[in-house]
Amino acid sequence: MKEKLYSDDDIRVLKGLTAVRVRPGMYIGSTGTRGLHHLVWEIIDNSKDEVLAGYCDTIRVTIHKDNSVTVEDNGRGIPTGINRDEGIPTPTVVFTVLHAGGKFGGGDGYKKSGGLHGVGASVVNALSQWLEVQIHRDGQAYKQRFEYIEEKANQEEQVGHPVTDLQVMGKTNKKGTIVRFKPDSRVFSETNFHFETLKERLKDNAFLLKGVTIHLKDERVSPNREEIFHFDEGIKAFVEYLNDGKTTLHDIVYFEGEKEGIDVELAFQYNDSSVDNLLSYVNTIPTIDEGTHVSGLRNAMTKALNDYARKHNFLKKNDKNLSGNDYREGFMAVLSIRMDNPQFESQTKDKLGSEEARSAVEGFVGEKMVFFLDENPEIAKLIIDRAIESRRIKEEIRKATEALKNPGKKKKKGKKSISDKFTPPAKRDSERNELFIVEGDSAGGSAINGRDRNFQAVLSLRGKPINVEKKKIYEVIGPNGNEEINTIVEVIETGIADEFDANKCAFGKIIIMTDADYDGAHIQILLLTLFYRYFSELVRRGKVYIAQPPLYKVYKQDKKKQEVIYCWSEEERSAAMKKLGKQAEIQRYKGLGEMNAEQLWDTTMNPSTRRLIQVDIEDAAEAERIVTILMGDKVPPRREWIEQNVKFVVEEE
Ligand code: 1YM
Repeated sequence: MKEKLYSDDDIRVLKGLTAVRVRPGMYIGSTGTRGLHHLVWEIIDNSKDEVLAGYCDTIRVTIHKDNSVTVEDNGRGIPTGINRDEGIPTPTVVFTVLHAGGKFGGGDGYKKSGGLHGVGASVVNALSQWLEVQIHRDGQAYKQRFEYIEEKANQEEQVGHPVTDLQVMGKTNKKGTIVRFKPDSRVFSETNFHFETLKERLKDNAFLLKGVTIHLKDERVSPNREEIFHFDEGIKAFVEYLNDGKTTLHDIVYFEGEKEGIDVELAFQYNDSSVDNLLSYVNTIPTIDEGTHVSGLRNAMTKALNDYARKHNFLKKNDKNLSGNDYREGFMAVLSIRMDNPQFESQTKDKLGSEEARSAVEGFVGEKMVFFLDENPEIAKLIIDRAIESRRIKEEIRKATEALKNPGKKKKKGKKSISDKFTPPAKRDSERNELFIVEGDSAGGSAINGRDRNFQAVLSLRGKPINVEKKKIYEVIGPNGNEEINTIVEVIETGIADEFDANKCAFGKIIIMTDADYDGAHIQILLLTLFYRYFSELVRRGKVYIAQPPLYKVYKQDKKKQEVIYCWSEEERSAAMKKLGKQAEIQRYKGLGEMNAEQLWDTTMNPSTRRLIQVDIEDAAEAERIVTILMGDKVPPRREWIEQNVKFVVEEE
């Protein structure tokens, strides 16, 4: 799929870079860690486009000692001629003009490209202290450098200013583009790149770009850390990786082909868990909210399986057809399609809206599935039996949740009500209200007394919730389910499984509040697993948080008053000790139970002083793996993860 070479004139000019500097959030989402990494994704997008266009097979990413990053590809190299509109070289336009990019040229060169072709490059430059580009193209090497210049009088010229022309460096036999940039610490609250974050994302990209080699190097550590990703099996290897540690029920099924001008690639493999996990991509962009391609896939699978089930008498004459949902249990799949000009429903590109993707995927998968099922009767039987069982269980759950919906009736029968665990807020306000899920009775007591009763609710857990990862859904909720979890479902009011509706959630924030010790971390993980598995939409909407109680109280008692500073880290502790001087004393909090109601409010519940961690599932594939590692049968990786990722109070001798 070679496309015509893009000309230097096809680029349109829209706006200056200052706007990006003024409102970085609008362009990269945030100025925290996430936004910082976004800069790398923007540059890599250009290399990925070059891969999709068929000109590039290697991408290298290097994190340097000074936390600058280099991205290098072996594509055609950015065109180096003079741009018609601007009268300056194209690379200068690409890095200094906002929205300069092929996409805005309206040419016909846009096939199956991932991003907006070059659009992000100027944003990255705008938010960098400096940026250097090297281009190897048509046997010539070129170079240009840009800087943020403080002392320019004219604001427009401060940002991403070209400090050299596009210089010709001489002959080369290489080809490609090399971009190195240093994010500006005046913009970002955090300028340290995380190796793991880059690694996971690049690995996902390598799965999706079959046969492409992606290198990642970290020069900040000695010896340098290096990873190389290359998957000849593409998304088939992706599914294998996602199912790693799970019990799978059959070999991976893999279809690849083209229909109606759209390239479709699907790999799936059922496992013995009760969850459905489908990752979908369009031109390697993750479509977190799915869209037309996914509904095409589900329609095709359901229809092919139901037809087969009828034909082979798994479904009898009077049986209703199995629904798409019935086929979801244990379904692990990656769907990756490539198409021209995909249309997304939301600004954030999270949901595909293109109708032609539905029909192409539905048609393609439908044909392949019919054939596949006929060829593989054992797998067909296994999937259909599973779906029939899943339907039966869901029917049980429906009856069980019916019963849960009428707690009043239960109370009359003398069953324990939830009210002794749950203390609701004074008013209903599903936006403002907060639910604290608290570990232990004594902490629960402090939380109830310390809270602002107008909008804060407390749910006290007695003992650990069960590990939902290892349970069938009817062991989780309903009459034979887990009491703690039934209570949570009842309190948040969303329903569960097929009945789940995120819009019904009674709270704006759900805050998990546990001790900062191993047990607390374990409870946190059990609850996060529950939310990830059964209420993932709440996580996605950013409603789930982890409370951060302080680790220390540093205080000084005068005759009249006590001066107090709460501390969340060792650094804060030393600073507080310095500030309060010699007489300062330290109390280390081992658990929430040690704080009285007032202290708990001051440190952990009061919205204006507390610190919360918002739980987010940025990378669905990564979340899936973490949950599997943490909750699966293998204990060593779980311990390792907790030790690496959860901060505990350090025991003092
Ligand atoms: C490390 C970052 O930017 N690679 C890259 C960018 C471009 C091209 C090739 C390219 C695109 C086209 C034609 C085309 C870009 N070109 C432009 C623009 N790597 C990196 N590799 N020839 C080369 O789009 O048709 C923007 S990005 F607009 F100048 F064509």
